[in-house]
Amino acid sequence: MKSVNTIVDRRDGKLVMAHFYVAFIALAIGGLAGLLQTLVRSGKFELPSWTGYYQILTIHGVVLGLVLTTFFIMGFQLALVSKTSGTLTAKQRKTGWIGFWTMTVGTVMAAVMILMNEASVLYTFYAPLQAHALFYIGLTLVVVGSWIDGAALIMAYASWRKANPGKPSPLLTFMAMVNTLMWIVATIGVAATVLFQLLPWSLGLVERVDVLVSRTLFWYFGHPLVYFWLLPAYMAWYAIVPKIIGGKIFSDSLARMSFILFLLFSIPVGFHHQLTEPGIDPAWKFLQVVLTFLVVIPSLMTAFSLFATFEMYGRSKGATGLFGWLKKLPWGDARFVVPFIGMLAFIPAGAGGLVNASHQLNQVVHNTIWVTGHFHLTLATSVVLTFFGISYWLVPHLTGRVLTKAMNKLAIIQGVVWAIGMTFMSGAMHAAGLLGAPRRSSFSTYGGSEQAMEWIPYQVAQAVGGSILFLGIILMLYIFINLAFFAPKGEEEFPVGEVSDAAEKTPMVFENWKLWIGITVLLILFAYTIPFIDMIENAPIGSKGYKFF
Ligand code: HAS
Ligand code: CU
Repeated sequence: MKSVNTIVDRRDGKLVMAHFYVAFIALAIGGLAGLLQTLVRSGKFELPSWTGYYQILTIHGVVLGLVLTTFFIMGFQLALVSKTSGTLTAKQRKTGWIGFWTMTVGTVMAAVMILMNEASVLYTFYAPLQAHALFYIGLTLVVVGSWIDGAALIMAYASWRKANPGKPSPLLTFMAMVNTLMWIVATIGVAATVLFQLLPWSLGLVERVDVLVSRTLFWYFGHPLVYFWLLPAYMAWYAIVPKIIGGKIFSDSLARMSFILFLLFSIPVGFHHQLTEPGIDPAWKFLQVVLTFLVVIPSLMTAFSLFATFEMYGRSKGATGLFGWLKKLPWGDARFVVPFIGMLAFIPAGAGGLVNASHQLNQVVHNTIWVTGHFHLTLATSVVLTFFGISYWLVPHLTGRVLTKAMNKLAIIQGVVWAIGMTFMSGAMHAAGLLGAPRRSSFSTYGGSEQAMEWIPYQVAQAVGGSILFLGIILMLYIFINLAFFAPKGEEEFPVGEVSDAAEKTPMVFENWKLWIGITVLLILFAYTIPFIDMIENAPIGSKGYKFF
């Protein structure tokens, strides 16, 4: 790590913090919406007449799943590149600001439409549910803005490469590049369905929409979307947590290899969200399920590498026995403990993913609240707790403040509160899902049916968990505001891991983008061309739009 700056330049810091402000405002709004939903679904609470369950659910999903994530990730990646590849140039920083404002304007447009109850179509905005055109335009601007932010990152990477010919780029910059490239390739799918299908249809230029094509384009994007969320957490797990605990990165090459595997295999797998969808030949579903199991491999590599880092560190401190190293980890440091809870959660979360991806088991869980349980462990625990863990040092680093002992303690409490709340909520969701409770639906006794009665105790447990989680959100917001505005002035470390001396030298082949993007495109063509032609050739007349709100 030759060109590591000691602190991120103030001007870059402002750009990053702008992204974080939007992300944490989103956390406040989306968290409140989530609390209300769990209360409604317990059957013990009714919303006021001027709003409804699906409007609140749309706010929750869009604001947390799309807005918080995209803003936090783009801000974090800009910080990583500025730290490890050098301060952004004026042009790069300006590009970042243009990206930020484009995303912000888009967010406000989409949010206004949801608040006006013109777009209660949930975060997946499935056709034939039809939203106001401004909702689609707003989301398009969020995506376009993220591309502009991505351009700033790519420019910064390119100038580093130019200044350092023949050298592998700094690990965290490399990782941010992979995620950005994956994001650009993936968002082409959602851009296509919005621009060519949903927008003309909601403007009334065409009457009908091909639902299968639009869902297929959505999931071409929707699955890599979840890895776009996950990879920044992996960046912290691979390359930042080792430094925090005082250890070393197990292997630079292994980390790069796993990121490249994500680039290759994240995209040609969208059909695992469409396993019950008629109109796709089972042979193609099978192929994409096989590819889904391939994309599990880099996560298993990550688990291996993390265990290796922890164990190597523990043994260097004299730990013995199979799990003795666990005792040597810094259990008093929120920067470690909070992401670690995220890692732990990812073990059952990933196992649930394997269940979902198995065609036969998917028939049991699809469209049940099990799936909601799955993504509250993956996204809303593993990823989000890691983002919180990052904020605990990155926010004070950027604002020239420090994480005090008191705040560190509160941050650990925050992580524990989250773990407890999520155990109740996600656990109950998984269980109720196996009993057939549907997702994306408000409270109903379904005419007093016996089966629906079985779900109610679990729905009450979800509300208990949801309330505890809301407390966790309040704690997080309190800590964020403290770190951004009130904590004592000082210098908080930006931890960047160093590679273990025993690791092999990193080969240059990882920087061969033509090769990796070439293979990515080939795999996408392989997995999608024929089924897509089938869909177009055998297209039904399409559906008119529905507005149930
Ligand atoms: Fe998923 C649905 C399959 C991962 C998010 N997923 C969703 C949806 C979301 C989502 C949001 O195949 C719902 C979309 C909607 O609205 O309809 N998912 C998978 C698979 C994985 C997976 C195979 N999902 C994620 C991640 C997400 C996410 C990550 C967000 C961040 N998912 C599915 C499928 C569906 C689905 C189907 C569709 C279901 C349906 O029918 O609708 C895999 O990537 C998971 C691999 C992970 C592992 C775990 C590795 C463990 C690690 C931790 C190590 C721990 C340590 C600490 C070191 C194999 C790295 C240890 C310390 C000790 C002391 C023990
Ligand atoms: Cu998926």
